[in-house]
Amino acid sequence: MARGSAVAWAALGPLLWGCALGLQGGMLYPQESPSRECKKLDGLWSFRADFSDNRRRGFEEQWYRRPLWESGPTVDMPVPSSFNDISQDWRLRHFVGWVWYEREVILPERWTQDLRTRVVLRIGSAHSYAIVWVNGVDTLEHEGGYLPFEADISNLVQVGPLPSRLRITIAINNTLTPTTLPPGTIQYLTDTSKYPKGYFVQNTYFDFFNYAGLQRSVLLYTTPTTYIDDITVTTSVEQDSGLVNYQISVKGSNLFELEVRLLDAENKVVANGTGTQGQLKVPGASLWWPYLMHERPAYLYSLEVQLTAQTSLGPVSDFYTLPVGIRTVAVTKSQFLINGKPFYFHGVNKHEDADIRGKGFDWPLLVKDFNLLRWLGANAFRTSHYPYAEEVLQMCDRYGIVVIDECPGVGLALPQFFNNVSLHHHMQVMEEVVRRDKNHPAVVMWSVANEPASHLESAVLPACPWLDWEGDPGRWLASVGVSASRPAQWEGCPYPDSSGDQISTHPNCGFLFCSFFFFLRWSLTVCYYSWYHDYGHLELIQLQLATQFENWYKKYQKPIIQSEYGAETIAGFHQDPPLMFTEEYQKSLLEQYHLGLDQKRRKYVVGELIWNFADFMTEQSPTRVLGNKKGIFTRQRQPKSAAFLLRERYWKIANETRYPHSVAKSQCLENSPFT
Ligand code: GCB
Repeated sequence: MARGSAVAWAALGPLLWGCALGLQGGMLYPQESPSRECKKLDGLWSFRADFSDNRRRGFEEQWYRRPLWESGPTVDMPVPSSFNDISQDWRLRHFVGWVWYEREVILPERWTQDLRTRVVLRIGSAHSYAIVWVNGVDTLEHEGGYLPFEADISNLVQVGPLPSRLRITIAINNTLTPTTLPPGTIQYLTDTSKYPKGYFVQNTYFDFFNYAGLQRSVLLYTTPTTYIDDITVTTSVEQDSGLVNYQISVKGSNLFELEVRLLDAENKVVANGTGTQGQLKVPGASLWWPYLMHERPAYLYSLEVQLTAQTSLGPVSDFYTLPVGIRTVAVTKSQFLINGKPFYFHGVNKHEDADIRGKGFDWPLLVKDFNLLRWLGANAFRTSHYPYAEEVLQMCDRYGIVVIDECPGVGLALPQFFNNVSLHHHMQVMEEVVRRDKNHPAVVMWSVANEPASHLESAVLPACPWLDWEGDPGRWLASVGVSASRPAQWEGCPYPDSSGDQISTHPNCGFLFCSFFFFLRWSLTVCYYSWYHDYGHLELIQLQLATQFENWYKKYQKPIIQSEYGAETIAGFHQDPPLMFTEEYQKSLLEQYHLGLDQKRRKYVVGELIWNFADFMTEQSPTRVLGNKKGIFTRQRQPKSAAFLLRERYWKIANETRYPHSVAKSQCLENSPFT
C-alpha cells in the first residue's frame, strides 16, 4: 500500500483497499521461558490527536521522526485503554482520524548486544489501522482493530554500541470505511446554513461504541534467532486414550531438533515425541470438559516444546509451553456434542466494555466477569462482535467456559460493504482469528459475521468462500462431517424470517442462529419478541418463538441456538404489572422465552445466550439511554433482578445435563475455582 494514500485520511476508502498483508508466521502468545523474555509496555504513553482539518498534519510534519513533544503538546494516555473516555475534551470522545501514541523504552543490554537474540515488538491490538515506527523508522502496518500484530525489530536495536533507548511511535486511525471490518461511512454535511465547512460524521451500522486506541497491551519480547514460530494442536479421543496431534513451525535455520513433552496438571510427563509433527497418545486421558458438565472441568495438559538449533553464531535453544485441552466437538442433526455428550449452551453474549477504559483490557474487570459467569452458572459466551483479548480466551480454557469466537464482521448493512476488497479483508481477518485462537480448547465455533444484510444480492460474497476455506487446522473435522472443522456460524445468514425462508443451505453452516438486527428501515421480522415489535405484548413470545423454531427445523434439520434475546432495562426502574424498560419487564420477558425454549430444548434447540451480559456503551441516539441497557448486569457489573432469574435457570439446566450426573453446587465459593 502506498504511504501516499495512507496519509490521505480524507480518502479513506482507497486507504485500506488492496491492503492484503498476508499472514507471515505464527502468532504465539508471548511468554517467558528459559529462552524468552518479555517486557510489557503498559502504562502511560504520550498522546496527541491530529485535529488538523485533513488529519494529515502528523504525516506532513513527520511527527514520528522526533520525540512527539517536540512537534506540539502531548497528553498522558494509559495503555491499554480506549482513548475516548479518558479526557475531559469532548472532541476526543468523538474523534475520527489519526491519533499518535509514543513511548520510550530502555532495553536490557543483552537484547541489543547478543546477536543470537531476536527482539520482537508486539501490539495486542490497535483499532483500527496502525502504522508503527521504531526510532523514526517505518516498521509495521496493520489493518483491523481486534487482533495482534508484530515485527522483528532486532536490526533496529542491534546497531552498534549500546543504543539501548528505543522510541516507539504508533499512529492509529479509527475511521471506518466500506472496506474495513466493521465497515462504516464518512458523511460530509454540506448545507452551510446548518454545518460549518468541511463538517463530517462517521456513520456506523452496529450497536456498540467505536472505541479506539491501544486497547490491549504492547510489549517487547525476545526469542533466539532460530525459534519456535508456531504450534498447531488438534486433539481426538480413541476409546479412553487422548490423541494430541501437533505441528510445529521453526524459523531461522533448517538445522534443528525438536523435542516435545506432554505434561499433566501435576507436571508428570505423560507422552513425548520429536520432530515438527507427530501424535502423542495419552492412555486414560483426562478430557477438557466445560464448566458444570463434569466433576473436573477444564483439564489442561502442557505441551512443552524444546528446540535446539545450530546457527552461524553457535547453538541456541528455544522453549515454549502451550496449554492443551483434549476434547472433541461434533454436531448431529439435533445435538451439539462435546466429548460425545450433548452440550447445551447456557450463557451470554458479551462486549469488551466498561466505564472510563472503554474497550481497554483490564484484569480486575476480567476476573470480576468470570466470577459473575460462574455465579450465574453460565457455561458459554459469544465474543460478540469481534475477537476478544487473548487473556480472555486463556481464562475460558482454564474455567471451562465454551466460546463462540466472532470476527468483527458486524454492521455489514449496505450494498457497498460487499465487494471483492471487503471479501478479501474479511477472509484475511478470519485467517488471523484462526491463527491466533486455533489452540484454545474453549473455542468450539467460529462466527464469521453478525447479521449481514444477506438479503442483498451481493451479500453472498463474504460468506460462502470463507466457508469453503480450509485454513482451519482440522481439529474437529471428522465428527462434524463437513469440510470445515468447526461449524462456522453465519449468524442470521441470510436474514431468515420466521417462516424459515432464505436461510443459507450451505453445508458448512452447521448452525442456525436466530437473532436479527432491529434496524426498522429493513422492516424485517425480528425475534427480539415483544421488544422491537409487539411492544409490551409478552403473551405473544411463546407462540412466535415456537413458530420460528418449528419452521426452521422443519426446513433445515439442524440444531438451533437462540443466540440473542433480551430487553432494554434501566436498573432501578420498577413497575408491576411490568412495563418496558423496567426490571419486571426484563424478568417477565425472559420467563416467557424460557418457557418457549424449554419446549424445544430436549429436541433440537441446543443453546440460549442472553443479550447481554452487561450494559454497554453505544453511539448516542434516541433509542439508547447512555448505551444499550439489555444487560442482566449494569455496566458496573451489579445485578438487575433478571440476573437472579437467569442464575436459577442456568444452575437448574446444569443439574439436568451434568455428566456424569450429579448435583451442581449453586455457589461458586468453594475451595476449587471450578465448582
Ligand atoms: C442485535 C445485535 C446486537 C444489538 C442487539 C440489540 O441483534 O446483534 O449488536 O446490540 O441486537 O440490543 O438490539
